[in-house]
Amino acid sequence: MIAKLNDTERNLAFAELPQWKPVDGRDAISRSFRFKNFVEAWGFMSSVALLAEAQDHHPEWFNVYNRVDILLTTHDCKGLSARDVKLAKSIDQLAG
Ligand code: H2B
Repeated sequence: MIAKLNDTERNLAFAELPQWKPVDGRDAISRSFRFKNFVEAWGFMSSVALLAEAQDHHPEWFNVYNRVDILLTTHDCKGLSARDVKLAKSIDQLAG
């Protein structure tokens, strides 16, 4: 069973992921992305989908036109875990 991050791990995670913000009312992080148009947003989502499958860790997300909002949390431990940090870092690398 995956564990929630402890305080030290959280501080490190937020330092390493400056573009991800804590979510109000949930133990989760989120980041919003903008693209030139819908096709670019969808292409990004396809790449994230492949990452998610490879890591067996899946985002909660929302798309409208060129905007993609991603929320990461771990359902198995009902909070933030190392899996969220790993996926967030991979997504950051994709997004540049
Ligand atoms: N994604 C997320 N975000 N949280 C999980 O707890 C989770 C997941 N669990 N993807 C995985 C799949 C689990 O259900 C499978 C069986 O490994």
